[in-house]
Amino acid sequence: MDGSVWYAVRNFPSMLSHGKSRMAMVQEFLGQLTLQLGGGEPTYPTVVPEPNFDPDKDAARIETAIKTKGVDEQTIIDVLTKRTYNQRREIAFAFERRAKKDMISALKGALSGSLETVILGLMKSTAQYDASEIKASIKGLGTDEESLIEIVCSRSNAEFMEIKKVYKELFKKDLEKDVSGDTSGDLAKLLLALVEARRAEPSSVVDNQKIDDDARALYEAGVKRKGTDVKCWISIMTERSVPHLQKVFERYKSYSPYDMQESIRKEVKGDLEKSFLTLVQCFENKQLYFANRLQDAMKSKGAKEKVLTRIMVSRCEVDLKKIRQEFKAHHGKSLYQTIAEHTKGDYQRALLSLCSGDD
Ligand SMILES: [Ca+2]
Repeated sequence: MDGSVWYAVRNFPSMLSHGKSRMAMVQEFLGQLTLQLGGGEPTYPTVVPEPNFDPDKDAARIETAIKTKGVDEQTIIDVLTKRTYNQRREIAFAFERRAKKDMISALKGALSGSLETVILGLMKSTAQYDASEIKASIKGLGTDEESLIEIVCSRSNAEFMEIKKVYKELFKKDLEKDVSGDTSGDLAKLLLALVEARRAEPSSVVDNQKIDDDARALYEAGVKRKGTDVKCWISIMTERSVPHLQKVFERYKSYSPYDMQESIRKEVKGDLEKSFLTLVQCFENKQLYFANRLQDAMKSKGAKEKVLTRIMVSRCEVDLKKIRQEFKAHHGKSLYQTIAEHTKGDYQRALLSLCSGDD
């Protein structure tokens, strides 16, 4: 048995003392299990477990903050942006025991606007949040392609496995069907192939022949010929491992006068172009991609709050610390300073707390 699984099993009986329903305990146990098993990639979180964590004390602080006349938003921010998702869930359980009501509903009633969006986002796991954001981007008439592309083209196999499971639980529908049903043509084919999580896992063996074959195939399917064989691009870019593709794009330059990103811009247009570019940028440096998205969201007066909120909430327990480093390295100013200049009020305080430090 894997060490982390053993840890979870060993600690299962300790959950009994929290007085939860059997179902809630089993769900929590399974949640921890997948969390620990799914951790293939290293993480660089800005939100880390509070070492002196006391869920009952936190729940009491939240209850008082909600009851305070005019609502004490600062306390809600201080507590919930400085705890991990697992700790926030513990707080929600403790809150429900003492207040005899659901903490998320109570927060909904007490908060409003952008702060409410951030705090309710934090009450979801990363996979639940991604699933909800995908759902929101495709529901109703029309599609928010920009959001859909950002999420679908940047998540890993392991992340997709979790998102698909959670999507089915939350919405009783298949993510694959919803994503391909709401888009069309080559874009639908590309997004579907990504959601299906067909990508090979990284191998310790470097296959130089295959690197060369793929580089030439990408060139022959695009820049070399009239029109573009999009099917070929989709299969290579959705089925090969990320380290393999990084070498393919290096090799690609020996065939094509344009690098892969320039080739994409020449060959395809619109949402398909955006999707391929997002993919290639994420293969090369995913945290730089998010840093650039954040910079774009805050380049003019005010901020594109939707993008800003989504990246801060969805990456704070994944790789926000590294995104911060890339942001500072490429944009001169720190992410912290940039958020401070482009947002205000409680929303700003919540985001700065998630950012958790200047660079
Ligand atoms: Ca062409």
